[in-house]
Amino acid sequence: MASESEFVVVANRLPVDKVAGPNGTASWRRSPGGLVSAIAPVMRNRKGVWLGWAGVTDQKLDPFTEDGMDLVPIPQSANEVALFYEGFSNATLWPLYHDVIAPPVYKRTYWDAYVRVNRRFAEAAAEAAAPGALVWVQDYQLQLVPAMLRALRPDLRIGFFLHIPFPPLELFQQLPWRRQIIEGLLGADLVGFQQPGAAANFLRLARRHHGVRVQGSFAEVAGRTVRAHAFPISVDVNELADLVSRPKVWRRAGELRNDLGAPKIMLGVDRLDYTKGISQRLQAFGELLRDGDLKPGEAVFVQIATPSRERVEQYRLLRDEIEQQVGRINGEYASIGSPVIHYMHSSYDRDELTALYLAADVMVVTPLRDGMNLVAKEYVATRQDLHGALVLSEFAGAADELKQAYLVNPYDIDGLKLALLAALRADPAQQARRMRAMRRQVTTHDVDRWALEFLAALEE
Ligand code: ADQ
Repeated sequence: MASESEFVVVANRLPVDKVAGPNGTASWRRSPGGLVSAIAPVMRNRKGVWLGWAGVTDQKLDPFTEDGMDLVPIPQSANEVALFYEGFSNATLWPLYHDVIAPPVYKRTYWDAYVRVNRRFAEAAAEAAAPGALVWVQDYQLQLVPAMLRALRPDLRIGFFLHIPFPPLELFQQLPWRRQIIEGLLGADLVGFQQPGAAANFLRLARRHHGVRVQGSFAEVAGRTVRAHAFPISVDVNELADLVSRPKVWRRAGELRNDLGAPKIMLGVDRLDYTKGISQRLQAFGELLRDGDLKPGEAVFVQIATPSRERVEQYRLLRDEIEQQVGRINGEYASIGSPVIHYMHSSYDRDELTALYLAADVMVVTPLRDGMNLVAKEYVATRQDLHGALVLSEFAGAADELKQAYLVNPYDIDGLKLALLAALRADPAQQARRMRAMRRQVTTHDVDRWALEFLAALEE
């Protein structure tokens, strides 16, 4: 399998997780998260190979095929996971790239591990790719791979896509290793971002710190041309349409409505992350109850928050904070058997998630900063019935496209309260008008189109 692939995806994680079964057996399950939902369909169509970490430390695993995809596990030690993944990726880059909502941690040991692991990925990609192959590197954990790979294999077409925001120069300059990161990215032929502003930030930095000549969306680097451009990611509209066509999913949505027992259901679905604005939306909901604008029993809030990155300090603090907040609001306004907030940690399968979307009257997506936010687009894609309203943060990339959502600044709690009420009280005709316009956008710009446009630009 290795060394002859015309199409190679390089991502920090493989698209599957190892799950332990009874009697010590192990199997693989598709892992949750935006990246996998987006790229799995493209991988299958192109018969590519996917390089990534399998989620188990200190084990060298052989390449294998799962779910129709050829997968090559890249090993990581427990120490590397702590320094490269939890450290540089998620305690340094993630907060720096998300408006420093949490303070980034700058540690040289984190950086050293980042370089080491990026090099391992680059070497594995160099080995897996056929002559002249297309290599598509994913996301902030692997920003050094394009230049490292180019040095090893100048024959390849190398694309890079950043799933998270790219910060303005004023913030990026904090990074002690800013020069190396920009040089790493400039190793690609095409650098893709979620929003045009991010591509502009990158080009501005390349010009300022690297003396690179920039014309429009092109940078000239050592006789090569690097293009930086926005390719807003989207969802698998066909998969979601298929889920919505299943009577079982509608039955489940009916059961959920029944069990929740309130006339109106508000829904939040997020990884438990400080960028997602979960606390802000719960505060707004709590204040609506406090002010009497909402009566307990009139609406319930269902918040699904899948724990993530639990060994990073900020995430532990956040979890405590949200749990206290839920407890406080329920303590104040719930009655026996009728909480006002239903707070769940589990990861749900696609059927159950779709049933939740179909049960929800108002989908609440309020990140303080988000590259795109697929949940907002998934909600729109499932509402073929044109019911339901989307409250969406201006600071999610998705707001560029979903202009008919109830757009909010999540830092403005009063504004958020007004938007929640407006969405709850909108008449069906108005809801349908907004939903129809948003659906037109999402159904004509699905994840296939995203991938095809990126790959066509890379092949140009
Ligand atoms: P994420 O930060 O993970 O993605 P998002 O875009 O919302 O955020 O994607 C989350 C995905 O996970 C969605 O497909 C959602 O359905 C799924 N999911 C969330 N909670 C779940 C649960 N409890 N059970 C099952 N599935 C769940 C990053 C960037 C985003 C960008 C994506 C893709 O931060 O800005 O949109 O990558 O580029």
